[in-house]
Amino acid sequence: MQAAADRSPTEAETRPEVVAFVALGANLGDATQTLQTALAALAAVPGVRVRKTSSLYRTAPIESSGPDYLNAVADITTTLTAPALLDALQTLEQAAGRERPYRNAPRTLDLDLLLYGDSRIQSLTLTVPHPRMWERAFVLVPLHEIAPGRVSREALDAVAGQPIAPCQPQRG
Ligand code: PH2
Ligand code: MG
Ligand code: MG
Repeated sequence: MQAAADRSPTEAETRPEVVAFVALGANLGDATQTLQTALAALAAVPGVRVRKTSSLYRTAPIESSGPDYLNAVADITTTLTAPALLDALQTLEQAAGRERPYRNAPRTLDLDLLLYGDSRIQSLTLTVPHPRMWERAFVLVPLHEIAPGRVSREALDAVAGQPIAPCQPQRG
């Protein structure tokens, strides 16, 4: 692309920035590597800025199967519309080799749009806020870590029975 000074701004560049939260999950392959690669790829999407990422958490599968998941949440700002952001997330899932043999199948990478500003969206392809986020410790615990004002103590208490543990950083 031409340098920004030499061309008209693209639509993504002229829209206002919106704060959004994205949940990351993986339980197939090298999940740590996949999540780290996905966070770097998300930060490289034009119109997306990653402001903060939670720790990685090891979580037992909920209504799913296979090995434990690794989960995290990212706080981003974006000038993309919600459907364009969803598109970008699905492109990153594809790049990680995501297959969808059945609902909630184990997966190499899942990227879910949790919140997009204060928007409430209900379309055939996208529901925001994410309809099941308040039922899931693997979303609420990392979200609370990076945005404590967004998750009440009552909401955390409601999912307290679900196994979740922060991952120790790898040494040396
Ligand atoms: N994602 C699901 C279903 N179940 N369980 C855990 N622990 N982590 C997930 O990311 C997850 C899940 C559907 O997206
Ligand atoms: Mg999901
Ligand atoms: Mg998903």
